[in-house]
Amino acid sequence: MTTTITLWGVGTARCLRPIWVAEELGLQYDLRPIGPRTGETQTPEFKALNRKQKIPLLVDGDFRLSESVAICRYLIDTYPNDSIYRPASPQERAREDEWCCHVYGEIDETSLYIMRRHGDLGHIYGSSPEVVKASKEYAELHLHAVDDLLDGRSSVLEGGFGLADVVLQSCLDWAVAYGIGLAPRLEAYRQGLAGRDAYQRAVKVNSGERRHE
Ligand SMILES: N[C@@H](CCC(=O)N[C@@H](CS)C(=O)NCC(=O)O)C(=O)O
Repeated sequence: MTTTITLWGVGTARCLRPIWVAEELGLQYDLRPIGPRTGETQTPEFKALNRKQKIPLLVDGDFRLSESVAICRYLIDTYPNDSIYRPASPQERAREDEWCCHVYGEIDETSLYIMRRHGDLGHIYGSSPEVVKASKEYAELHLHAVDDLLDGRSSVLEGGFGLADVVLQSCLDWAVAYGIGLAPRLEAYRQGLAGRDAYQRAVKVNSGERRHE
């Protein structure tokens, strides 16, 4: 089947998000499985598509979009189906934004990615065990807040599985991979989402294990 959608990028928590959403929505998409730190984001072809030289990137016809959360929202709004909750009112949309901004801002960008920059990528950004340790503690602080706010629910918002869950789950997996222990209720939430077929397909596509068709 022909598709207008191309997703660029695999191999990271950020790349998993749009792949997972595309799988949930049952979309046909071409995948360009370029990886981080491979030089593939620095080619003239990719730079012409994304001046930021970052993955993930979406191309849909003549529309191009970077930023994992923005790409997910675009897909959910453009190709809606019942498998992903869509906020219906300004308040519901604001609540979803509140969760996405908190998890992305405090846990992804301010904690886990800082751990990556000054840990695994220390040869590029400067190695700092002290910064890694402080960032890990900061991640734990906000994961405790998330656990309290989630209060044992199986989806972030009452309306059901949605964008905020995609952002949160990708960060929980990332946190676990970095040796951060999750509170029992948060781990149960993570395991619940891990049972979704689309999530399992996406994880395999993102890891390069499953050939994307
Ligand atoms: N805020 C961006 C972050 C994107 C980002 O930093 N991507 C990294 C990989 S996770 C990247 O492309 N780095 C450049 C490279 O690895 O060549 C998003 O959420 O999409």
